[in-house]
Amino acid sequence: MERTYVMLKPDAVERKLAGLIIQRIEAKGYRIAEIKIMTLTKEVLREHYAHVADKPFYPEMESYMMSGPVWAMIVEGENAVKGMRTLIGATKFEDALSGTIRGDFAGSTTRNVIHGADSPENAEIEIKRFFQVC
Ligand code: DGI
Repeated sequence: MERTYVMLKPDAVERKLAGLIIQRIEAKGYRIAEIKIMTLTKEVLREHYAHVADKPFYPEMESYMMSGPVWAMIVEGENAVKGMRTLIGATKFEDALSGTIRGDFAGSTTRNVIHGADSPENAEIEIKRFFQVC
């Protein structure tokens, strides 16, 4: 059993896709262990997205990520980190395959509805960042 950090981004919440996306996560066999609705600050976003903070798309992404609440989740299951990344789909809008969450719902590379941690180490860091638990 592994746990990962998943976050429904503001467009998913705004477009009322949250229930549908959670249903897909549960249908795959994962368990939502924790869930919390929150609005992100510039500070936490800069920490969470430090690896892309110097990219030209960052300012647009920052304002999008602060445009409304997100649903932060701890998702548990077999190989949950890799499995959730597969279910989420590719980062680039044009690469996200149909059948994946991004492939079916993302409006663009920026507005891509969902985040999932990319490694077990980052999952634990992100869980701590957003849930303040160890
Ligand atoms: O882990 P991911 O979210 O799939 O991807 P990432 O950690 O490389 O990038 C974080 C977010 O930054 C991603 O969800 C959307 C945005 N992003 C990444 N690359 C691009 C991008 N946004 C735009 N507009 N263009 C990009 O090339």
